Amino acid sequence: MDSADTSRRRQFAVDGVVALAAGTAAVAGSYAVAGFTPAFVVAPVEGALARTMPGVVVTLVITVLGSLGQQLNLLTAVGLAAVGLGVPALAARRGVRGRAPVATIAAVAGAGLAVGALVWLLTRSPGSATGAGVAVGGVLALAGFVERSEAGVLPTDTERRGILAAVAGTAVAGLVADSRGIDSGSKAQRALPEGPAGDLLREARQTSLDVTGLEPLVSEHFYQVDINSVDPTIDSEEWSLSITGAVNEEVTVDLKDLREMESREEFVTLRCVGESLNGRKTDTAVWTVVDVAPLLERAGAPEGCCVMLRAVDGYFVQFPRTALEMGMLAYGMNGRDLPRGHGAPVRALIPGHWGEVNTKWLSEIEILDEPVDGYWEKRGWHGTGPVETVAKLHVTNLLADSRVEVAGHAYAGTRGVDRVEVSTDGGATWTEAELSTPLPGEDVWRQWVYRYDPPDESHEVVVRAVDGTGTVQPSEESGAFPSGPTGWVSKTIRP
Ligand SMILES: Nc1nc2c(c(=O)[nH]1)N[C@H]1C(S)=C(S)[C@@H](COP(=O)(O)O)O[C@H]1N2
Ligand SMILES: [Mo]
Repeated sequence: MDSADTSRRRQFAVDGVVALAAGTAAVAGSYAVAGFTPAFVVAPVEGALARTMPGVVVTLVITVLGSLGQQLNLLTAVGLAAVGLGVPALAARRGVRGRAPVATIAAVAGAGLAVGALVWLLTRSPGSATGAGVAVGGVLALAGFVERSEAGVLPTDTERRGILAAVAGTAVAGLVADSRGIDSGSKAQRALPEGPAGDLLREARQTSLDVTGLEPLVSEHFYQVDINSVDPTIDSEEWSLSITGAVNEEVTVDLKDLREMESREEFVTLRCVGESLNGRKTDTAVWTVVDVAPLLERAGAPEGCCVMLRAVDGYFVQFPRTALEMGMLAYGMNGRDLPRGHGAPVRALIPGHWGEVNTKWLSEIEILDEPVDGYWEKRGWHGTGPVETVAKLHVTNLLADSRVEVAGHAYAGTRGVDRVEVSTDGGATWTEAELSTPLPGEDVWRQWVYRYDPPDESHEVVVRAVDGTGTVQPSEESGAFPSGPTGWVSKTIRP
């Protein structure tokens, strides 16, 4: 191999590295301006990835990897975006090799503009596009500057000033992003809000069983499940909800209209069909709600078997219309505005049904004459119906008097939890556990606790709930896919 060949290869490698650095900088620049919002260039890439992934893969990712799967998807999207946005930078470097400096400057600017245009096409956010474009230009200029100084060519004053300006600009953008990164958070705040929501939160706090390590009746950290890693940011002033399809008259309401309707505070528990049997994706909050029924009446939908709920993030879910007639629209959570992660400004709450029908960022209710598949049903799930009954075992404490304390939550949707039974001998004999006083509401979980003198040998604790209709939680075991986990939670306790 002659030396010209070697140096050409080396040059190509250097160009590749610089282009990738530029692409990565573009992603960073977009993030610096947009933060973790839909304007971040990775958001649409990740969304497209999630949407095009075959159902089996999605299911595998959910059931095996859990939220790690979503993080991997996000990481892949970051990689794809960095490579994709590096392409114009590569073209710029290859295109002007050996040309006059003015051509180089034009190429740097061109690459920045091209990347900006790409990001704008993906996000429609001028800020995000500018952040990405400037970052690419900055990296290319910096690379050129370093190469020239290595070759002994000193930079002019103009160049030096340009680079300084780019660095300063990026730093400022980074600071802006940082200040935006503070999330609205879904944690029930320590200081209780005033008013009816505060009263209910206080009641939940007082009713919660005093068991070390047991999550209170109103969740401190409410789980979150989304089809995209990046949640939509909706201007609540711009938001509206339309009732369409098989109606006499289309009805559109905005947040102001909803706030003028008769509202109430309501405890509602949500449970994801994709969680494991003893999983952590069941939680409870106090929601500020209005009923859906008056809106449906206004639209007049005499026929229509079913409804399709659609959301701003591209989510859609279909289920029987009778379930929606019992449904609510929530714009508050634990005495505050509904947080972005839980569907701001408005989400649906459908009592007793699996989490997936509780559409966040709700934008449309379409009345259908015939059922069609929703987002998850297209991917093989059957999660639009009522929840399965479950008693979970999350806490095992050894008490000072050497008894064992086991505790958890039980949930049976609108059937309610009548009792929880515990066995300490692998299911041979059963005793009733103590339950928390029921909170007001049609669709709320309860806590249970049971204390006993443990035998000297290792033994199996099994727990099962009995719902309000007297039906015992089914013992047959099944995984989450396709219609939710079933079976009895059990745990081996060693002395
Ligand atoms: N628009 C929209 N609504 C959605 C989802 C979603 O991805 N997008 N996820 C659903 C699923 S699968 C569940 S379990 C619940 C979770 O609600 P949470 O994130 O507030 O806990 O929201 C449902 N509503
Ligand atoms: Mo879910």
